[in-house]
Formats: sequence, C-alpha cells, structure tokens
Amino acid sequence: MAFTLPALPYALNALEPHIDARTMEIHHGKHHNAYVTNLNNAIAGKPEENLSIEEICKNISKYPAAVRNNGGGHYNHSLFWTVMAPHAGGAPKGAVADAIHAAFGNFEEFKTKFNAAAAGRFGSGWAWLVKSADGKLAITSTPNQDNPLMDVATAEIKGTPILGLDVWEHAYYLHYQNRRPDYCAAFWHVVNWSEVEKRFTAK
Ligand code: MN3
Repeated sequence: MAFTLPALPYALNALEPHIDARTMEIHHGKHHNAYVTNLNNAIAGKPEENLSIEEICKNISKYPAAVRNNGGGHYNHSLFWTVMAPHAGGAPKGAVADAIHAAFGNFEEFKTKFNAAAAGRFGSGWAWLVKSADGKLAITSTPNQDNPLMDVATAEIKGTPILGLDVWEHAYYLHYQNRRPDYCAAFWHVVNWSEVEKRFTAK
C-alpha cells in the first residue's frame, strides 16, 4: 500500500466547539480514508506507488481523474489536520506574520480576503494561503480536491500551500448547515500558526 491515512494529531473532540467531534470522526475516518483507499486502488502496481503525494500533485495533469480527485483529497486533508490545533488561533507571529503583513497590509485584512475566497468558492473546494516561488504570499481557491501544487488551470495561483480550509459541505454541514461563513469565522480559533510558520519557512 503506497499511502496510509495519517492519524489525527489530536482527539476528535479537541477542536470543539468550533469543529464538532462527529464531523471530525466522519471527515477523517470516512472521507479522508476513502480518498486514501481510492488513490491506492488507482495507482496499484504502478510506479506512482513510490512517489510522494507532492510529486504526484505537481504532475497531476498526466493522471486520470481518479488520481487527481483522490490524490488531491489525500494531500489536502493531510495538510488540513495539521494546520488546526486545540488552544490555537489568534494572530500569527514571526516570519509568516511579517509576510502576511507585507502581502495584505494587516492580519484583519488578510482574514477578510481569505474568508471571501472561502465563502465565494461555488460548490465544493478549498481556500488557500500559498507561498509562491518568489517567497511571497497569496490567497486563492480551488474547486473539488484540486490544490495550488497541481499543474492544472483550476489552480489559478500556483505555489506551496501553507494554510488550507476545506469548504466542502461535509466539512461543516452537521454543525453549521448552510452557514459556511460562520464555519469560516470559527476556523480562525483553531488555526495552528506554528505549523503554518513551519510550512512557510521550509525549504
Ligand atoms: Mn474534506
């Protein structure tokens, strides 16, 4: 088996009241698990079993839809769990805070723009904070399970995702129903800025 479901780095109820335990249980244990299973089925016996998920995403245009959807699903959710944490949120510090201020003016303006990208994504998809090749930050969104690593037109801004927010209904519907903006607002209470910083400063 090439890929495995990563364990959640905290308990299912650790992000409450912002993200409820039942949503986390189904989202991680069912949805993410299905992406891993379906990705493994799609690449079984092929050289892609020996590639990293990042390498697969960067060349995703070469692959069939099953690899794009499930490979993207695996990469995106693996990132998502780590950029959240209990007793987190607040404002970023350090190099990533400096880069956010440089790109967006201030933290409040950054959050407004990120929330607009998340709320404005029609249907299912993701909002992203991306580090581009020149080291600058940008906000973008992608449909379905696409992401900014992918060499596809739907990744309008390409680069390394350092923060991502899942805006598929399965990510919030049990607790927030149709109120996606409320879910987006709650997300800021659980953002793990030390992980975002780690991803920002990684070579
Ligand atoms: Mn999801």
